[in-house]
Formats: sequence, C-alpha cells, structure tokens
Amino acid sequence: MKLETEIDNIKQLISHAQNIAIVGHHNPDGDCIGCCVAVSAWLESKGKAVSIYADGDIPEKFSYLPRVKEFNQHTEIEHFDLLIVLDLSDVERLGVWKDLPAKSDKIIVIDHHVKPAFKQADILIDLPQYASCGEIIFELFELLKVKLSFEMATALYTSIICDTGCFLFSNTTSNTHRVAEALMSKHKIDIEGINFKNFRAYDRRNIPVVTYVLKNMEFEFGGRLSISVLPYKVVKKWNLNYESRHGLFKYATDANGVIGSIFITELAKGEFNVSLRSLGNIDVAKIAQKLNGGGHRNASGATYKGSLKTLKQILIAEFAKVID
Ligand SMILES: [Mn+2]
Repeated sequence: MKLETEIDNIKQLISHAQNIAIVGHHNPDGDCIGCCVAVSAWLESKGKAVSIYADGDIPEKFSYLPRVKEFNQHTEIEHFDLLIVLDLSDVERLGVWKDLPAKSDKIIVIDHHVKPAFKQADILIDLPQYASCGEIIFELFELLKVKLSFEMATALYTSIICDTGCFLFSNTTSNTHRVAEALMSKHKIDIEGINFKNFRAYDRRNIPVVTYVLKNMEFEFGGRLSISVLPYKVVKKWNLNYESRHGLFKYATDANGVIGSIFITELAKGEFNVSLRSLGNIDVAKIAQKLNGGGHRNASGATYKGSLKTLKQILIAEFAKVID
C-alpha cells in the first residue's frame, strides 16, 4: 500500500497510542537498526513510551547511534497500544520477539522486502522499489512534517548506506540520492566516520577467516557463479558471529565476472544459513523462496536443514535456470 494513502491512518494509530513497541528483524542490520532508532527518537519526542526490540546482538560498529543500548531492554512489558514493525517481512523473523503482535492492540508494518507476509498488520506499507526501509521512513517523516534531529538523520543515513552498500548496489535510485542529499545538507552528520565504520574498517582478528574464504571459493558457469561455504568446524573454531561473518560476502560477490553468488554458513551441524547475491536481472529472492526464504531481487537469504551436498545441488540447479 502507498504511504500517502495510509498517512492519515498512521497518524491516527500513533496519536491514540501511548505505549509503543518497535521491532526490527532478527540479526538486525544497519537498515533495521537505523529505522528503529529514528522512529523511536521521533516517538519519544512526542511523549510516547517506546520499547525497541530486535532479536540478536546489535553489532558493535553501530555504537555511534546512542539509542542502540535501549534495544531488547524491556522484557517484562505485557501489553502495547501499538506495535511498529520495521524492515521485517515475515513474522518468523521476529525470532524471540514472536509474541509481540499478540501483545499489541494495533500493528503497523513498514517494509521494503518482496511480498511481506504479516497477516496481523492493521496497516501494511510494502514498497519493494525502495532501496532501504530508512528511505521510506524519511518520506514518512517528510509527509508528517517531522523535524529531524541530528540523531534521526544519522540513523536514517546509516539505514540507506547499509542497504545500498554505500550507493553501490543496483537498488540505489535517484530518490536514494535525493534523500541522502537532504540528510547531508540539512544536518551536519559525520559522513566520513559513518562510512568508515560501515564500509572500510575491518577487524584484523578476522584475517584467518578471510583467508579461509578466499582459499575455498568455488566457481561455476565459467566464473559467473561463486560459491563459498563456512563449515561448522570453521564457525566454531573462530567463534564466528553474525557481525564477523557479515563482511566476508564481498569476496564472493565482487570477483570480476561473478553475477551470482552463494554464501553458505553452517551454524550448527546440518543447519545452514544461505545468503544469495546477484547483479542485474537475476532474481535471487525467487531462488530463496524455493527454500522458504526471501528478500530482495539482488540480495536474499534462507535457512536450510539437511545435507550440504543437496543444498548446493538445489542452488546450482536454480542458478542454472537464470545464469546460463
Ligand atoms: Mn532493509
């Protein structure tokens, strides 16, 4: 549904709510965290009581956003007037916070994934043409004539750069740049510092893992598809969490000639996290859907239980249909 047509309904639900929960997806990323921080700062400025949730650790690099310390603190609250779900397409991705919809009188979902499935939503804004959920939130604030604080602008800029790979991915549009321009020109946000933390800084303790990934990458279809696997023994040996795995993807996706990539992490014996990336028209959201996952056309994910061999066969067969 469009933002403009729902704006009065959103206004009304918010004005009637005092005790509001905000939730993002599990393993929260920069887009999700930025949206939660910006929306929370706005609602608090309106005198609302706000609790923020996202299952999993908040990566250390986002500590420049002061509000990140407030995530997942209010575990005892039994009822909310309103739940605002951000950057989350599927109730499954609520993780440990899956009971929040049942605790809440009303639910607003704002998301940019392909076909969000959130049946309980009173208002569902799904705009997959937007590169980040933060870009939608910026336009929501524009429509509501919200005056952005430094913190809100920093949070929304974080959202935008994290989901566009700092304006490198094909989801980047002229509107993305318009929003970034507005955030940069009106607020003195620390562009260099934020970009460095998100796109340049790496943890040197991760060098052995990077080496492992580079040494073990496989290629199919004459180098057009790359496949990387982090087996459980590697995950365990280096105690890899979501944050330390996150930056490894670039080696799989950015080899010259690669237009599709598969990154498989065995999180427990026989349990796999699958990340898929692509360039151009190759729709990896559709491939992820075959494994009951989802995401965006050029970036998607799924989980899989079974044998690695079968998983690779399924994925290679799916890529064969679109890559050849
Ligand atoms: Mn997002």
